[in-house]
Amino acid sequence: MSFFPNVPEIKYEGRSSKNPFSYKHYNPQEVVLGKTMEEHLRLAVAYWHTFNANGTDPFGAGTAVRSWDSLSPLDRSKARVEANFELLVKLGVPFYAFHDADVAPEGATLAETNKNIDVIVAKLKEFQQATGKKLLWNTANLFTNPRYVHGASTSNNAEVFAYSAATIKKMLEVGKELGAENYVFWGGREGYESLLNTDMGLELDNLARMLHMAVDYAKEIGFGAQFLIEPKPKEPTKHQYDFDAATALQFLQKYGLKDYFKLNIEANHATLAGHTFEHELRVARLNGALGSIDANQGDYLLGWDTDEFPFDLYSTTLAMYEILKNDGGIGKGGVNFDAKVRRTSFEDEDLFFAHIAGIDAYAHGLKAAAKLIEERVLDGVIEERYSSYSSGIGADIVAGKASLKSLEQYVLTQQQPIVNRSNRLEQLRAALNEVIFSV
Ligand code: XLS
Ligand code: CA
Ligand code: CA
Repeated sequence: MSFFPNVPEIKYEGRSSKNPFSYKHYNPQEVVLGKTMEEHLRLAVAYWHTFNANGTDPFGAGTAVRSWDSLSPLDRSKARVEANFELLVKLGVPFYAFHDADVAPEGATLAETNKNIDVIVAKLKEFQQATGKKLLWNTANLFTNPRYVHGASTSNNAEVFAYSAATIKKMLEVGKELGAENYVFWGGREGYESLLNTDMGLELDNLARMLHMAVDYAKEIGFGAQFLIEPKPKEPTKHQYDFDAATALQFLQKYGLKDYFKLNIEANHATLAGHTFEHELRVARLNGALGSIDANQGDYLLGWDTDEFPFDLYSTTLAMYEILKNDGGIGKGGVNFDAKVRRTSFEDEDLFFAHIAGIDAYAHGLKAAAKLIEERVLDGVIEERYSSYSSGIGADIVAGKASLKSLEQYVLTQQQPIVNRSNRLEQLRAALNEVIFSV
């Protein structure tokens, strides 16, 4: 049976195609800078937005009606598995990602929940084998259930810490069973509402304790996935501990976790933190911690996590630029569309149009970023801009041969006043436009 009978397999047809069910830029086998687009992007569908979200917002009920809605909880979960693989196959997307709560109904007890998970995991495995699709990452939802009202690993209630640990344990086992390439830790409720009643030191120590337990257990069971921390500054919690890439890296460093984790950088979380997406990717990359990305886009006029499908070519170009510059590219990670259709786009076909738009925006960004690199559009400017460090006093500074005394001496012997040169930023922005429009 088909869940999307009106949708054909989506193929690359190029820019001139008028077929809305086609890729204009994503040509999986096209080689860009020595790798195929498929290898560069490692695209993934996010289960929660695509199969669970129905358009509910704080002021209104869901608008999307899916064919599985009327089924009983476990049958609904089974139907979603089938729909997931049909969508992956039709889109030609190799990976998917999920939380425990997305794929199986929660039971009255942990044992009951785990039993439901086992039923669905067996079905996911069967479909993975039949289709060749893979799990980019899985994770535990430690934020929806009311037990997490005060946090999970950072709850003031040790019973909740224990429950979270048991849930993570199960999801590590699931990750192993399904061959997940990564495992994500996102702490939506790991933070505080007010410092007045918060023992921040204990909460952070406990968060680190939990992550160390997870590292140890993964080793114990031989689960070799790459571990990822996903920074976000706020929402749902007012202040989240993994605020941004720099904060998360400082935490990992302090608690001796740096060698075991990389970062999953999400575009909308970057903008919520007051950064650009490329800033967060750059910080991660420079620290050897760029692990994976959650591809979406926020709305600069709205101060919350709108998780829109990405269409801003400037952002996808600069994001792909950071990924191409990263040692090993996206590595074991991927481009996961942690994005949902708008409440007004409630028909089943919209799930496909949304992914096509996002995938083409990333494919276009990849081509533009490759051209920026090949033509040294930015590298050339940067090299020239910092050229004062390749000879003379600049070379001494970089080589560690200078001191405050030697530099004072240098300045005192200079006859000419300091001359600075223009940045020519507007010229560079025009050059960027030309590259984006030309590919
Ligand atoms: C929410 C987060 C979440 C993580 C996985 O804002 O993006 O979906 O990616 O728990
Ligand atoms: Ca995310
Ligand atoms: Ca988000």
